[in-house]
Amino acid sequence: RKPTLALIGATGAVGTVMRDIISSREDLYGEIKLVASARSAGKILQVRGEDLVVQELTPEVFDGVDIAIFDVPDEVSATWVPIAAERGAVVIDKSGTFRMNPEVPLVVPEVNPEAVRDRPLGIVSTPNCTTLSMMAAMGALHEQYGLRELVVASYQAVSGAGVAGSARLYDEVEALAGDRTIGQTAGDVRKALQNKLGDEESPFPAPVAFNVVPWAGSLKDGGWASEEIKLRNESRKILGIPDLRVSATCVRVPVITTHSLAVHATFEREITVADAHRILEAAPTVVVMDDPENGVFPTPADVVGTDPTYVGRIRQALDFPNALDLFVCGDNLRKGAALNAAEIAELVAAEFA
Ligand code: 2RA
Repeated sequence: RKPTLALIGATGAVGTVMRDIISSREDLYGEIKLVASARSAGKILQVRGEDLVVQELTPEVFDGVDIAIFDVPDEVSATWVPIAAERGAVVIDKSGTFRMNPEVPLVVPEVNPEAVRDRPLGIVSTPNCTTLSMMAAMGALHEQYGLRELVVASYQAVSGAGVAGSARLYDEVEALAGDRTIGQTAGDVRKALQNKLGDEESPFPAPVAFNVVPWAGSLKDGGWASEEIKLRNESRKILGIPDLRVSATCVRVPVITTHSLAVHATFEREITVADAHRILEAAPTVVVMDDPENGVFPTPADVVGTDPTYVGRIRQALDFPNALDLFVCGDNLRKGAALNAAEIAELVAAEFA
């Protein structure tokens, strides 16, 4: 039979992409329920070309639901994921709440699809978008050359902070546009934004237009940002390398959607650029764009709205043995969020066939 699917958080930035992805991939589901907070309940949204009324998040909404995909804040998942699982749904959770729980698999279908079946709590987690942006590529390289270390700098899009993140960048750009003196004096961007936008709240701790902000997430021990810690812990769990050495600096940049990562990766064995090309070109969901002589490399503006992981600028590290440097781009709302969850749901749906 075809399983019943519920999308929780159907009205958010990821929820919107999720409806689009579910509508465009093979139709594996019977009924689909759209679920959101009381504030959004009653709205009419489309999925698979049908108008559906958004239902309020209540325990009863999970009755008869086989698969529930949650894209809601951590604290909402903490409360509601166990309720959905208790009522019999297999939950695919996008929040950070359960990712590091040893009884919850953390799945990237290209890397560890078998882990989806080992879910004693009925919960499967999907990784943070920053981790996901590189996982298909790093998983493929790891499989053949054995990954030992990752040193990563991220260039994260504002939609990682949800609809409010994108709205803020659009507002800031509009507020600053046309002033050709801006960005030349310390603090002038901040001042201009204060004048034009007043106390409008920003999800970012500094102006993001005409700027880069070396901060993403919340403060963790030792001055690390939560995004940096997630990248380390999640990479270890997905790749199954508990002692993988990882160090990351996460940076927000004035891009609406698509995260980019500069990755310095060290392997157990010598690996050449040609080896990396061969492996990545064979990986079904990876696209290699690597011809710098002709200006070919991935940029967020060129790949946004598409599904693959794009890799370019592949270089042999000059001073580090067995190491490559490369640049990766991935749409943080698609593979980074909705698509990975949809792919996990497809693995679970196959169990109903
Ligand atoms: C961000 N990775 O980009 C986060 C979203 N989960 O802010």
